[in-house]
Amino acid sequence: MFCYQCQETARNSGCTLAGVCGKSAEVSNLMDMLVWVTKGLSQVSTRLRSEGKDVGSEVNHLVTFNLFSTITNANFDDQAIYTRILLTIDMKTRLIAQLADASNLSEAALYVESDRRTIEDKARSIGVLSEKNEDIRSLKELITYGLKGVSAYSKHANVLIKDDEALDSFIQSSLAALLEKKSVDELVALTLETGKWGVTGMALLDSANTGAYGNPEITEVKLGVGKNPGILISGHDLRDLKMLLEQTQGTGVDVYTHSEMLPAHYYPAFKKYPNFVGNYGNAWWKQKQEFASFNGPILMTTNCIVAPDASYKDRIFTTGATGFPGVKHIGGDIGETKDFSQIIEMAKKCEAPTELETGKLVGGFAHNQVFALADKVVDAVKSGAIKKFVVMAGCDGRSKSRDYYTEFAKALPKDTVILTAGCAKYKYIKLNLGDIGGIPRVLDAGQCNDSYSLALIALKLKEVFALDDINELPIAYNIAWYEQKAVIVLLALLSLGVKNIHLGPTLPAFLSPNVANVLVENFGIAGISNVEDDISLLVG
Ligand code: SF4
Ligand code: SF3
Repeated sequence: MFCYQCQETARNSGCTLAGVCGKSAEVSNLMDMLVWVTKGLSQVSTRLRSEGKDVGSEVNHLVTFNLFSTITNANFDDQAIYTRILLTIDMKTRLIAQLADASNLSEAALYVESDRRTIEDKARSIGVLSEKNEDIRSLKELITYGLKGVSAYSKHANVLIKDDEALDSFIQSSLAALLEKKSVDELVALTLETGKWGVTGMALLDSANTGAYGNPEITEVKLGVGKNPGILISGHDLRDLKMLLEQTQGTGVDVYTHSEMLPAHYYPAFKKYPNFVGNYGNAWWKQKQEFASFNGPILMTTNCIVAPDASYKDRIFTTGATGFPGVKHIGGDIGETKDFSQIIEMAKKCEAPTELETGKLVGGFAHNQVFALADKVVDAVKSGAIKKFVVMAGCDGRSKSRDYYTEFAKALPKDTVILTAGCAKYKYIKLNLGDIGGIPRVLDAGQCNDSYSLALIALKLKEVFALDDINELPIAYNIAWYEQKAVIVLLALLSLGVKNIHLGPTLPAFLSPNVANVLVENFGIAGISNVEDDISLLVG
């Protein structure tokens, strides 16, 4: 195996024996294979489109679901990945039969083996390192990870019956392009285009979420626990949450959010459920202790899953693109209602959660809410009460070096406001950093995909202040990354023209020195150093 797609990759170089995340070599190789046959399928679907034929949403959903399954900490289940490889090969075969011109298809498009051992053998020759030129490899992987990120967002929109054929068509034509010989310049151009479609994907999900559940609004979220047994729901899938809330009404079971599900509390549609109690715990990487002390069942709707301890393995459930061997999986396709009754029945027999903390946090500052406060915000900037905004969106992770973000938030001058989204927020959202004339100093827009809101807010401020360039705004960017959704968020910001983004705690291992240089020279991308120097650099 060789995998270097996330920030925690071994020695910041690559996982080769097993993943730091817990992914086995076997699963890693099968995932390489799944990505490869998905590229093959995409070559066929792209050619079908060029022949003027309809590809259909089944293909689109298969592609995005496949890529989503290979995101860090989403699916550790070898059998589930193998099954998806077979499904993809089957779909490819059906589509090839519809082609008028099936000549010159790639090996990935024509591959039809179904024997698992044969597939595993083949996987060893088509992985990341099969591309020998390190710059081409770097760019192709950067694009692949961006496509994984936007596929995850697209899939969440799809379950809310929102599709964008143009986005799916781009995802597939790009995957197909990655099978071809390309120059560095061509791949740099495709990287930027991927970012542009990243904005489209995040906008699609934003309209799907707000269309279904209303616009997020300022909300106090409870951090303590009640006396009823509870179900803890994690991940990004709001439709799963909606179904769970519906099915738990009148059962005496409360529902709590974990990690990336916290922002669900900000949506008006979920406030009407009396058993939607609050948020329990912190970011994904603390789940071992927090799931143990929660005492009740846990539903993982997306990444990030950590290998469960025996103490709670029998009460954790996966759904959607997630999976873990030996962990129960709840099925249900787009348009179907999932049956969570076994989770609810289990919860009834469990003790109430053990309290971790008390109090509350405040969030809900997505674009609509911030626009409603625009006058107040603009006045505060004009009067000098707010000197600078610092975007600190992204991910949290295990590494001790991420304490930097807590210290950075604490050390920021009192006339600065943090704009955040994603699970990076757990490093500082509970610090009580105060407010500026009633505007909290930490404004949480929501999940990582709600970084889209942060971009809209920046564009709105640019308009209000009549600036020509988004980079003239008093906004600095200090982003923490972990997995591939952060990659698409980064590419999306670059495509919007944002410069001088600081990325940490380390720069991605998949950026070769030359590719990193392209990003430094054209976009001013930089790493982080220490709190004191970075404060003076970013807000000094
Ligand atoms: Fe390693 Fe990250 Fe890949 Fe897991 S996802 S195998 S930790 S690089
Ligand atoms: Fe990612 Fe696990 Fe935090 Fe959506 S999902 S942000 S790391």
